[in-house]
Amino acid sequence: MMNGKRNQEVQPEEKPLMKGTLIRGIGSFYTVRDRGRREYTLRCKKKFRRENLSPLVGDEVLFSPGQGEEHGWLEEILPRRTVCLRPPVANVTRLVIVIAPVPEPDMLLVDRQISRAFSQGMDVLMVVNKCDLDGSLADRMRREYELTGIRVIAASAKDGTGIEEVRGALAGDELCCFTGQSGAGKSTMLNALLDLNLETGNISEKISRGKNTTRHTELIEKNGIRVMDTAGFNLLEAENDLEPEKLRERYPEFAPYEGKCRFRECLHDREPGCAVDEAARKGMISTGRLERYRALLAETREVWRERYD
Ligand SMILES: Nc1nc2c(ncn2[C@@H]2O[C@H](COP(=O)(O)OP(=O)(O)OP(=O)(O)O)[C@@H](O)[C@H]2O)c(=O)[nH]1
Ligand SMILES: [Mg+2]
Ligand SMILES: [Zn+2]
Repeated sequence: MMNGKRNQEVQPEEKPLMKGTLIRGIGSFYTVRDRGRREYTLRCKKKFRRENLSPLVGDEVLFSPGQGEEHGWLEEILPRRTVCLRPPVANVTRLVIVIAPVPEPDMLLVDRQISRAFSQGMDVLMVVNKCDLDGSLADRMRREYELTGIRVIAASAKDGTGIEEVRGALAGDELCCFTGQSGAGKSTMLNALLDLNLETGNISEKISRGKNTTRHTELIEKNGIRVMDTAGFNLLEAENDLEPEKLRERYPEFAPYEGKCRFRECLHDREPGCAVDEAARKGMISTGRLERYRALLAETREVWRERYD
């Protein structure tokens, strides 16, 4: 042990940095939690702006804590396992897509999120909430996503259906992230799952849409579960660095047919002799998924063309 006098001579910047997880960011203030569950308020060092680096909820960071009431400094972001821009989160390993009969789900938006999650090796879970209103949506989703490896859980935050099952699916060594349209019931579901008090909002009667109640991402750690509540959104921009030929690789249900189309470079976009198209016509794979794949493919090609023309 060093003696007390020697310790006092150590300058703050020479102190070893602490390590923690970013659990919230509001304005230019970030909250980081260390392994002992202590929370620290931090601001970014100037180099973050210079290097165009934005800390994200879920980031593992190095920081120097502030003294007393003073905020500390976020010094470094450790390498990320995964990164999403919408919702803006890092290191998520299991994306939990929440949909409900109301507001009516936008399945193209859902498939966009799945495509991005799969491209990063994330695991995807679909929770069909509000089963108390209509139980048929979950059955439909099960059929549509059967061959994707995505587990579909029918649930109701209101009457408790499926809550235990969702809880089981979140447990383990995963960093989970709830995402989905505003009003689908993400915060209500998390309240039911983990006995929390997150703010929830009504669905607008007139337009059957959520009211964007959750404004900021929050990483919750409770009962061995690590999960983020995020703000709902209704729009996801096209990816601008995706090669059109790569999109099909994000569809696990196409895999058994790859290489079996008439043309070797077949993109499964109505080319003659397409094995994927035939499988859909025979009811072996979901036509809805294939149609939406084609919509995303058209968009991907458009973006790619604009980029290279
Ligand atoms: N009937 C029914 N209503 C539910 C259920 N779960 C949530 N709701 C209602 O749906 C509305 C929206 O719930 P929120 O939890 O705020 O939705 P959210 O997905 O967090 O929305 P944002 O934070 O805006 O993204 C509220 O009025 C909830 O009471 C459910 O299982 N059944
Ligand atoms: Mg919410
Ligand atoms: Zn094909």
